[in-house]
Amino acid sequence: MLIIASDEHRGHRYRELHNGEMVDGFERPERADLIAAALRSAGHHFVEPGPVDRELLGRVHTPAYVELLETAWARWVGAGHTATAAMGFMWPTGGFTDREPADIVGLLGRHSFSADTSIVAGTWAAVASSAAIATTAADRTLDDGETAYGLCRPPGHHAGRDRFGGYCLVNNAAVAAQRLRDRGMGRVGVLDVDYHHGNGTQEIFYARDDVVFVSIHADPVEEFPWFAGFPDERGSGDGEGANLNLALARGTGRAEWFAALAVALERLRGLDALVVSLGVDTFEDDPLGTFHLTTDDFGRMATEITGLGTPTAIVQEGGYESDDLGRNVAAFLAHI
Ligand code: Q9C
Ligand code: ZN
Repeated sequence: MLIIASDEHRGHRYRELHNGEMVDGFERPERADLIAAALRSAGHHFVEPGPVDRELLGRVHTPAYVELLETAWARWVGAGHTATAAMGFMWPTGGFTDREPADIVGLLGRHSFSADTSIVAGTWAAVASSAAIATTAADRTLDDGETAYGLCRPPGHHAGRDRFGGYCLVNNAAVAAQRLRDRGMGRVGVLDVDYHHGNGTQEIFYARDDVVFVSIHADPVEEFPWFAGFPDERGSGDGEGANLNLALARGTGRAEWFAALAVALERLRGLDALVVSLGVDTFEDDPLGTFHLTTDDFGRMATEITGLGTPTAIVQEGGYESDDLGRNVAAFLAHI
């Protein structure tokens, strides 16, 4: 098991508006450091990612969106703002236009969807390295014929084609899947086991049949991201039937979760390559989740996914600071 990781994420730290109150962000640098420490103790081999592939990012997202992420902090400071974090304050919801504002404050609203994600001085370096980690994980999975794990931070699965939110700015899983397609894998699956629906990955591939997206998550009628992730979202046009949402009630336990995994794996059988969006916020003690999976369950999850026999790249999504965060990721990787 090869681990792709970098320290470039450390400069991405901000306070978060959580249910109306400013708190230290749940998605904080300590998360990646805890995971890395656990994987080092388990004896895994670490490598650095290659350089970020801007052209690839500009196809998964829009080139203008990628450029906005890269320049947002300088534009924010240049406009005279003194707050240590840049974010949107108004979003173009129903009835508004999608026009592009000329000012950075308006642009950040146009290109985000939630109040939980900010851009600080170190954000672009972190985001670029996270996407490079996902790309290298896809490359190494093909080159080595062995599963590679990308310790991506920030996570990516909520980031849509031209919008950030849910702690995600560039969609690392989509980048990995597109890389696998570009390298000749005809049909690629993305299995998203994070507690939250991967609305960004769904959006990016929604009208395509070459990337099948399957997500197991808390029912959005009672959980973030609220407005996507329902079972009747099945894809559009060529992508009709290539999107599968398995929504589970808050408080779901092992039996129901693994029954959903069996359905997910049936849909993904026989593809040429797979990306796993590995969120471990399904853990029983996760501060943001309500499911009841245990550390051992992450090992079982990996065993069942491996049973597909499909070349697989893994990218880290959610899973929030707890005494068990590193051990949960290590338990999964021990069974790959
Ligand atoms: N109370 C991932 O797990 N944050 N993102 C809003 C408001 C939503 C989770 C919190 C959680 C996003 C990658
Ligand atoms: Zn999550």
